[in-house]
Amino acid sequence: MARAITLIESGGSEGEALIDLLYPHFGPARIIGVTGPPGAGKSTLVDGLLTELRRRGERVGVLAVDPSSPFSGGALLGDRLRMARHAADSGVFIRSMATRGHWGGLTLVTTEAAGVLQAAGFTTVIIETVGVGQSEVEIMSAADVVLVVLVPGAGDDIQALKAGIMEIGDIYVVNKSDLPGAAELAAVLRFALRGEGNPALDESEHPDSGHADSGDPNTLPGPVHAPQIRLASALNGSGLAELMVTLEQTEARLQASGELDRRRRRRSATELERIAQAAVRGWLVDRGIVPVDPDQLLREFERDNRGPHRFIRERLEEAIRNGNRLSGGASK
Ligand SMILES: Nc1nc2c(ncn2[C@@H]2O[C@H](COP(=O)(O)OP(=O)(O)OP(=O)(O)O)[C@@H](O)[C@H]2O)c(=O)[nH]1
Ligand SMILES: [Mg+2]
Repeated sequence: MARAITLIESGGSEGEALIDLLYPHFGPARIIGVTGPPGAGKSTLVDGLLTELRRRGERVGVLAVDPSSPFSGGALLGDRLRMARHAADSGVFIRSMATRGHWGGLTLVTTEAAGVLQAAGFTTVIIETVGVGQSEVEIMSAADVVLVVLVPGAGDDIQALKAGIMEIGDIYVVNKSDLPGAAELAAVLRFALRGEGNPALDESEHPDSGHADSGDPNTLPGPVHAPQIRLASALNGSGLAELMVTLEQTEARLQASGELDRRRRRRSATELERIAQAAVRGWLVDRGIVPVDPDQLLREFERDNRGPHRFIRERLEEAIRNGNRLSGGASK
């Protein structure tokens, strides 16, 4: 499996052939996205969720995605350490992912790696990534349901708003709730995300803050897709069982409303778009029309000093004119 994912990561024709071969076996695993600021406790939380999911008999694949690093490993070593107690479990597969040279981008690679895990019989795939920028947030479009992990103090609520992760969460986890300020952050989130209460009030005004709603998902308060807010302490495991219940209720709701289906179809459409773009670019690179290094393309564009559309269109026309002469003559 690790070798299959490496093939897909490196973006060559072997990886593509593998995807096509496995495609009929993709799905129907659930894909859970976990994002949040650096050090919020995402990996520790995933480790705790692994325990809950294994208890339910799920086979779980974890993809720890680092958009900032061109190579996997290194900084992501910490992820494996945090989940070390599951390392010997054959029902758990943990893998770090990075951009490498794939033109389709990390979101496509992540989606395809999740597909490989599904084809291998994993029933749940967890994607962990640091939510600090647009590309990181975008990776969450590979997930069915998104958990945003925040921590009290240090103005994390403001950071999250800036990074755009306030729009993508289905469930907001206030982690490290063993530290001061957790109830306050939960109140701010309830106000910002659900329009409930006033964060300026004392936390005692919100006696239910952070506790899982119980019972039928259809009787939960708030609009259908109002994000849920839960307190947890991944380090000591408190709140994780309740979080698991919230997760299952949220998934059931997304499914019942048709939103899950919409998300998956949107993901497929984006995937096709990316494959088309990557295929055209690969075709141009193979023919020496476009350099493999995007910076080199930029330098040539700057020398050209005309409009970008014209710059690219002329190259395409050149490629089509010379199509026969250049075909097969890869000149990277
Ligand atoms: N006090 C407290 N510390 C926690 C909790 N959860 C995680 N930590 C600690 O926070 C630190 C970061 O935890 P990680 O799980 O690596 O956080 P992360 O979000 O995966 O970090 P990156 O992947 O590097 O962004 C570690 O030292 C954890 O032990 C918690 O609930 N309470
Ligand atoms: Mg981590």
